[in-house]
Amino acid sequence: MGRNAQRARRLADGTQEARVVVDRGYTPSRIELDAGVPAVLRFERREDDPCTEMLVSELWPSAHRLLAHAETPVRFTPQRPGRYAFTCGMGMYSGELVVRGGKG
Ligand SMILES: [Cu+2]
Repeated sequence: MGRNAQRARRLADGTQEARVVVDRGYTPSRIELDAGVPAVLRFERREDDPCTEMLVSELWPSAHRLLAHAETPVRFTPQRPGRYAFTCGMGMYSGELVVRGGKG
């Protein structure tokens, strides 16, 4: 993992969770998740630039709207190992979800 990568932590209920700061980009920009485990990514958007209002990824069925100066949880269960990009609505900023196999 690079400096700007983070492995999701496991909560007591088994959910895997990571926080991502949204401020002219995503920090961390790479998050490691385990396949088959419910996940919540908490996007803390510290700006109101329209660029980062929408969040898209092939891992979830529709775009998410991130509230300005607030935290928006994105819940999903990654099913298949692989690398999946997430981006702002226009694709200017991006990050990567790395889904690993096994039960973690
Ligand atoms: Cu954008």
